[in-house]
Amino acid sequence: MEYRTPFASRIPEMVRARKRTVLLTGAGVSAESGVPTFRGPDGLWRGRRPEELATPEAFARDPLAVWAWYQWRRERVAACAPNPAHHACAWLDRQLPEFQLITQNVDALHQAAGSRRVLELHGCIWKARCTREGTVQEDRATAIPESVPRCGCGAALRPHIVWFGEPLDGGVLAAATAAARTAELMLVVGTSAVVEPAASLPRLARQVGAYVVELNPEETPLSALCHEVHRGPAAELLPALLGYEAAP
Ligand code: BV8
Repeated sequence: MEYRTPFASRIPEMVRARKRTVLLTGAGVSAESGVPTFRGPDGLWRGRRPEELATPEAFARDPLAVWAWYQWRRERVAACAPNPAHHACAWLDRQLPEFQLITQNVDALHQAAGSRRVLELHGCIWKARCTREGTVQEDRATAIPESVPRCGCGAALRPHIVWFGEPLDGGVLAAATAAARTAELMLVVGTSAVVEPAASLPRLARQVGAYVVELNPEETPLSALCHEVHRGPAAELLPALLGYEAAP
């Protein structure tokens, strides 16, 4: 029996039963915080699509333009606060002994809401990495740089972000895959499910028998494999489905 209704959800009973739960989130979970989604109408920057800028080729060609784009995004993210969907994820993290949040987002709003068990598949906008040593450092600068930021060793720094055509961090991907393989409940929140390998995680969970639920205002390539599909904004749906109410 496949549910497709927000009313007969099995989520509350499965959370009460403390089922092994995995959440996969995408840009839609941060939409109500004011962070532009990747492929939405506001996803453009100076008329250029993210896919053109979030690549090693773009950085090699014009590192300063890529840094300017990230600083512009950092400035926007810095003005955003976690929304009820982020807080509901953090609440779930506190409720369940076996829980894993896997996010495609780089805005660190899940951590800002208090989530502790977070796997950042695509890196973090608040970190920079040395292009020579590979060392990663916190980097909260938002001013558009005059020149390419440099590491102490003199080499260029790059955003600690996984760009298109780059492999994900092996350890992070292994942990995310292991979580999907052992999931009993998987919630897929606010992702267009087009980017791999993230989009394959819910398929993997479904293959091993997990109960898969999608929360998204729009249909996605994953919708057909979900047991439940809830059409609406995550900031409204997720707290309601989890029975989570923010403290006044
Ligand atoms: C890899 C960091 C292999 C950047 C991102 C050719 C060559 C190489 C690889 C490929 C190739 N062709 C295809 C690939 C694979 C490629 C890929 O998947 N491409 C896609 C576009 C087809 N993947 C890769 O390149 C990955 N690496 O494959 O490496 C490899 C192996 C070994 C050696 C070498 C190579 C790397 C992918 C990572 C790319 N980086 N981000 C940055 O942020 O600056 S991905 C980017 O897309 C973001 O991270 C974003 O999170 C992610 C997914 O997008 P979504 O989060 O889903 O956001 P989107 O805007 O699309 O959708 C928002 C959704 O929210 C919508 O559904 C909307 O309806 C919904 N929504 C809106 N409002 C709300 C809401 N939902 C709920 N509530 C709301 N209020």
